[in-house]
Amino acid sequence: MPSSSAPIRSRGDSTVTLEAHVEQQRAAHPRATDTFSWIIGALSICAKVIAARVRRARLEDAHGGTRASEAGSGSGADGSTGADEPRQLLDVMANEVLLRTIGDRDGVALIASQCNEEPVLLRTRAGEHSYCVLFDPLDGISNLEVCGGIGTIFSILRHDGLLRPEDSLLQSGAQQVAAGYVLYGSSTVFVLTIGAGVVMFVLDPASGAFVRVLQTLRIPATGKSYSVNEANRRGFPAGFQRYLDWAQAHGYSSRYVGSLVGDVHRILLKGGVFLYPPTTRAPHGKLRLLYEANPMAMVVEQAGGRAFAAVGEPILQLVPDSLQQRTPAILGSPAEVEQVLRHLQ
Ligand code: P6P
Repeated sequence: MPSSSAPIRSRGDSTVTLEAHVEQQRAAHPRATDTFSWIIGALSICAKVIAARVRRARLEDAHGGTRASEAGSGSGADGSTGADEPRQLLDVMANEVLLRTIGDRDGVALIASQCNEEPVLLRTRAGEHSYCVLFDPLDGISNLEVCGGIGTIFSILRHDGLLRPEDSLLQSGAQQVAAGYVLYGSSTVFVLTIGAGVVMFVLDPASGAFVRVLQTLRIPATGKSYSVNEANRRGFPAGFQRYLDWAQAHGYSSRYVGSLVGDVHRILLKGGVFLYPPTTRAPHGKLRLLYEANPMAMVVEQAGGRAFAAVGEPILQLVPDSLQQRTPAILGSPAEVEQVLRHLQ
């Protein structure tokens, strides 16, 4: 029996698919144009293709790819401990699937992937409804070998044909018309916001459709749990250390899977706060503003949460000055974010 304090969430309808949901929204949201609906449909197709390959990765590895234990090591672009061949192949596969599938539509002017230094400029004509689609193809891929949650994160901006292509991408997160993520976990979850709340879908293997399970996902106002890589603690600014001392003195638990999609999804459903402070190795934070922080901040805020880079600096108000810009992140339940900011003052 759910506790009386459990947040009230409107249940989904097990017959409403992602595509049907977007069509339903079109009547209420004039900006949900044909092309916009098509982009969401394309993301849905990509999610299914990537999910199928992620689930088979270890089998394909066992049937002939490089065994993870023999794989070379090095340092991945994001400072991870080195990608073995199955991970690299999956990264490339996911990136290619997204670039090809999404780029196939007239109204998509620009595509930018965290994996590519430069954006892919597809069409420069400033169609009335043209868009920029940004994504992190497989975030948290180091979790693959241990069957941890990994995800695809996406962000959709209007393409302003009057701007240079890269300037069209360098809009603040508040300008996103949609954002969301796919979590390849114990089930494949598609979480989407088009600026009118957050909706959650789960892939039904029987039908191959993403089915709506939560029509209005609201983050719990509180949650006595924080999510941070405490190994970096000694490099955190003093305010974060004060917060961690306070939280531990007040019975908070710590949950951290090292995959932004996995950690934020848990916080959206159970409450709590995710932190990626500035560290010695990442003095400006580690998360990419355009590909990770902005889309996650839009989802969290649309669910009733808060998302800050620092005191007085909401993530969605940051104006990017480069595609690969990084930012610190404090995001989650409103009361928990406030607790962190209080200690940073
Ligand atoms: P660390 C994955 O590499 C990622 O970008 C996010 O998914 C995740 O939240 C973060 O880095 C983890 O970083 O330094 O704790 O391993």
